[in-house]
Amino acid sequence: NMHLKSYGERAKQQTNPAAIQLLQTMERKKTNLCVSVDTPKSEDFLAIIDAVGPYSCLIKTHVDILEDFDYSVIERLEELSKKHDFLIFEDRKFADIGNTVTLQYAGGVHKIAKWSHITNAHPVPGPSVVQGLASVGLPLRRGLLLLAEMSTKGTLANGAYTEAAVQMARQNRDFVIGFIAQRRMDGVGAPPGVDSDDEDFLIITPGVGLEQKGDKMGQQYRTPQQVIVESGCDVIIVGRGIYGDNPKAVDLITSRAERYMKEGWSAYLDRISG
Ligand code: 5BU
Repeated sequence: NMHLKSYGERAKQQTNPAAIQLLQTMERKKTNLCVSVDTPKSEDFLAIIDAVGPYSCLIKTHVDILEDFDYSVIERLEELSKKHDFLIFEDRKFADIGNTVTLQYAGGVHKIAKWSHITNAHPVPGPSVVQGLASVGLPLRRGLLLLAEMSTKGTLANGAYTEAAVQMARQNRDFVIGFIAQRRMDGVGAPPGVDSDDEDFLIITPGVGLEQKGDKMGQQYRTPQQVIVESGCDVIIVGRGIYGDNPKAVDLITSRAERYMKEGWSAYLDRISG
């Protein structure tokens, strides 16, 4: 069972360069924490990333939130990624026809494919969304996560939809490295002949918080223990649980990141020890 193996062992079985790099980074830094940095000012955005970078394997962005965006923010972000040894995940949630997502991924103001090791897509358009993104991302050694489930109350991404998302990933294993989901997906909706022990999808999981159960807009939180041990997910995504409501409180943000890193890693050690 893949979820009982170490991140380092799993890195050896992956083929996609972004998946390998992420798993190796997790093993090397001993962290499965991804910090989600959703603040409108690029100065705060970069200061938070500089503070949490040492504790993170991955930094998740929504660059379209930045009200003062210009491309120099990306150059600074890339410097921080090298300084602190983390990967970048732009949570873009592509969801259009192949031709359109190709243009959105490669170009526009943000040029996501140039700098984001990992991005994600809704499976709702069908396999063409993956084909379009792969045509841009594969030559750049990028990886894609499909949204198989969401953390929100009332999500429509469940049942047959989730199974179809996993099937879509199976058919594009060179580029699709795993899922945004709330549980392990190895073997989900698998046709006969697929050995779920051979599948090793990375599960990156939002909706993680230690203090709150949710927010006022349908977000639902679980603890690192529930996510990593009980549900077999690989990476915890934490946003407001770390930067709270004050993006300037850098010392507090640093200590919270350290706390989530420790909680996530000890949950992982519990899991792989069976
Ligand atoms: P929070 O502050 O920890 O609630 O932020 C969660 C982040 O993860 C935020 O950027 C969301 O856009 C993102 N997210 C999510 O919360 N739930 C989902 O199912 C997906 C993404 Br997909």
